[in-house]
Amino acid sequence: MASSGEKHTVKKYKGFGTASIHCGMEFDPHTGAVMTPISLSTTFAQKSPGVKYPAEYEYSRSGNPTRDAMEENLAGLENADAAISFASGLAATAGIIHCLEPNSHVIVTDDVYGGTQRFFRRIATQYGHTFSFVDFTKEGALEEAFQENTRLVWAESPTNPTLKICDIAAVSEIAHRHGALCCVDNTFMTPYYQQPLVLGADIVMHSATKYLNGHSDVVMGIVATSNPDMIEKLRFNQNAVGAVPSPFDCYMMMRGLKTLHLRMRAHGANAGVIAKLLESHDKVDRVVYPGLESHPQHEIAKKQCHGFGGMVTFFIKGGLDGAKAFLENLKVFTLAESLGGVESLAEHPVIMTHASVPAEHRAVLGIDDSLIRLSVGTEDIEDLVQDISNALDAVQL
Ligand code: P1T
Repeated sequence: MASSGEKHTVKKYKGFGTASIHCGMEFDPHTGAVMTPISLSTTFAQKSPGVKYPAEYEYSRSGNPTRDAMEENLAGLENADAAISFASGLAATAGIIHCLEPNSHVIVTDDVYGGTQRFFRRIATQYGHTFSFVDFTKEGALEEAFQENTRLVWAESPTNPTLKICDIAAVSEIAHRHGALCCVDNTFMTPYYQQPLVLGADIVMHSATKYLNGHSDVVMGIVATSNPDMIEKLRFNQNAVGAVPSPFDCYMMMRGLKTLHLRMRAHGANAGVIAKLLESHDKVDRVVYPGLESHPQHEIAKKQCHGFGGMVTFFIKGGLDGAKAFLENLKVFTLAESLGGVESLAEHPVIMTHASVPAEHRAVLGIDDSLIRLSVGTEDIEDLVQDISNALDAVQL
């Protein structure tokens, strides 16, 4: 696993950590302030109608200095020419779908986040788009799903919550061969562990609410791309629809990003220990973690990622009763939705994050009552191990 970013390629800087701290960050020329200020003004003075001051700002929905600095930082981290921010991950997803021509067909990883599925199935279809949900890990399945009007392949890797991994280079190549773009939801790995644009994808999308911010106090979405047509359309959409993040949230995001490399290393190290502990425990049926040799796509993960991330999924013995007993007895892990913060969280996808996915579809994906998802935080590993062990002890079989 890379510790100093030597395996990472980041525009402008050799090391990922240097990029997370410095990309887009310039001290304020007026005051010398080292940290980018929070620019709260909604409007900007003009010299004469239509003649702006050199910074070119006019209205904060259309452009904001704090947001610009944050977007430049994120573009650098994802090796993109531009990053365009939105008020949430789902707003970012909507922004990408808005760029498609009417009645487009999209091929989607079958196990995407429940809210993404809900948006595709219940909102985007109202505008004439159609979606095929496909298991990208199944040989030939993606190739077979293309239609004449397929314009986009939407991959989430690892998926939420079953942590399936697709070969991003191969998926991108297939998409391009069929004249479609490839978008990867990189929320779980972050650019620290996985850089989809370097692997061949055209667009990267993030729920920045998660690891990018890292402190569970901002809701935001990011799209990063070097495709000029997409940059133009996304920028237009950002202003025309107006689902923009606030300057305060952009400031918080930048603050979080400065420690992304440090946090991700700690998440990855802790998750690896927890995954092994669970795998050897007699109250656990099965563990899914990309870093375990037992993970079906472990070799792909080793090839395309710089590490294995902080998310661990496992199937507990005792069904729903077992899952409830475990979750009710955690003391350091908090039972809550979301993920990617420094604090450890545990959740039950069937009842919580994936309740909006139709039950028949959940059954096909293997999301059942015994599935528990852990977002392993950056606390001291001894405390996390103790907490998981105690909670497993409370499960009666
Ligand atoms: O919550 P929001 O910022 O709108 O992002 C949506 C989203 C998109 N993609 C992935 C992979 C996600 O995990 C999410 C949000 N997920 C949760 C809230 C969750 O607990 O899984």
